[in-house]
Amino acid sequence: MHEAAHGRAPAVATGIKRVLPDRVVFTYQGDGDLAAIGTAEIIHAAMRGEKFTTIFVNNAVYGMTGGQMAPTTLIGQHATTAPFGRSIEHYGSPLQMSELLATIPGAAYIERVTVTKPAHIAKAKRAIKKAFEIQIQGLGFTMIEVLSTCPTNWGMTPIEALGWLEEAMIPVYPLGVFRDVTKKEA
Ligand SMILES: Cc1ncc(C[n+]2csc(CCOP(=O)(O)OP(=O)(O)O)c2C)c(N)n1
Ligand SMILES: [Mg+2]
Repeated sequence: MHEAAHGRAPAVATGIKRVLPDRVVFTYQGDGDLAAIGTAEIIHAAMRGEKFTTIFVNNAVYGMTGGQMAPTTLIGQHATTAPFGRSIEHYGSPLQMSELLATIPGAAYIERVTVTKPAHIAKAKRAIKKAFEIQIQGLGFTMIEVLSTCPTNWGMTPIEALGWLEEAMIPVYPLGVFRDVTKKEA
């Protein structure tokens, strides 16, 4: 296990996978990490077709640092740095990283899942397994985006947060497979 500077996990994973190509390598990145400070890193790792897997945990906020707005924050969602709610006029629209990365030829598998109920958790498990299998086949970059709650910074109970994720987040971040080169080749 290696720790990387915020946003730089793709660069560290690139080095590890290139030096140790027989290892299954994965990164774990939040949305502030992957969709803000590390946006260039992840786009170029996908473009290079780096053969590691990214687990992208999207909770629509900078959680660890206390709830600042992230590029993934929803329109109208309140954050410490968007106290009146995110507006398109001031902050732009939520950044859909799975859709974006799915346009890149070096990306082999991109799927968005969530973990709000057992059926979703089982699906998330299958998605991560599939990404690892595609990594082992050496087909390119793989990423599983996991929509996650952040009750503390959303100002909700854990149960309320599960409901908000399903009602507000999934319409903006639909679940599903956005790129699968194994299907295209078939
Ligand atoms: C280079 C660098 N810049 C800023 C920080 C401060 N920092 C730590 S965690 C974090 C944001 C985390 O947000 P996210 O990636 O969405 O993860 P979450 O906590 O929501 O899971 C920031 C800005 C840092 N640790 N290193
Ligand atoms: Mg986050």
